[in-house]
Amino acid sequence: MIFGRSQRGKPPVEPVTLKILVAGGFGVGKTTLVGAVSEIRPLRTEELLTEAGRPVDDVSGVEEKHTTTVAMDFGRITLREDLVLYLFGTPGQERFWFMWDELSEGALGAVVLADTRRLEDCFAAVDYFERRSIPFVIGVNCFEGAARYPEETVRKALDLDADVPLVMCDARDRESVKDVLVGVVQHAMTQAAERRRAAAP
Ligand SMILES: Nc1nc2c(ncn2[C@@H]2O[C@H](COP(=O)(O)OP(=O)(O)O)[C@@H](O)[C@H]2O)c(=O)[nH]1
Ligand SMILES: [Mg+2]
Repeated sequence: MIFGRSQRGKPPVEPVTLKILVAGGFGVGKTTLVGAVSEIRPLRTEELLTEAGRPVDDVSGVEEKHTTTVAMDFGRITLREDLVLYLFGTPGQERFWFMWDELSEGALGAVVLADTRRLEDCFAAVDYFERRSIPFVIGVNCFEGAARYPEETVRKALDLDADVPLVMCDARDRESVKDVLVGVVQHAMTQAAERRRAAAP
């Protein structure tokens, strides 16, 4: 007896796994974001900020911050049964920039977290992804007490291309972070489709 394709039992789903980077300045909420959504205990390499690091690590505005991520944050989230994201938080401080090229290997896209009180802290990350054509989404982490700016103002200040999505978010909130991550996947897929179209004869 021969079964038609439509009658065949559904094969077990083997999820697609995608790698997403989480970047942005020091103290912007990267570790918080990964921790808020990860299904596995996030792997963190937090170190106490040492006195030696103090002149280098600018903690103004985040004075309550006593630890810093020296290597990276790592987490996992299942968006759908067939789609799993692995999150890699990039180290915020410039002296760890050498790790970015390794981390971005094979990444689908990135979230650049921004704090409107220190917007310039994410310029370097925006430059990095633009230069390498890695699709990214800006997540404006809305800290309480920080002034809220219209999206257009933030876009202008960051000199974003019109197609780069910008999402207001709360890095502590699972649903909010999920929206940002879905935004990255969708944006990356749109860009890939456009590139394919452009490359087609
Ligand atoms: N109020 C508020 N605090 C936040 C938010 N996100 C992060 N924080 C706090 O800001 C500090 C820096 O966050 P962290 O995730 O360590 O920043 P990272 O250096 O980018 O990894 C921590 O004390 C967090 O608890 C947020 O959305 N709102
Ligand atoms: Mg961190």
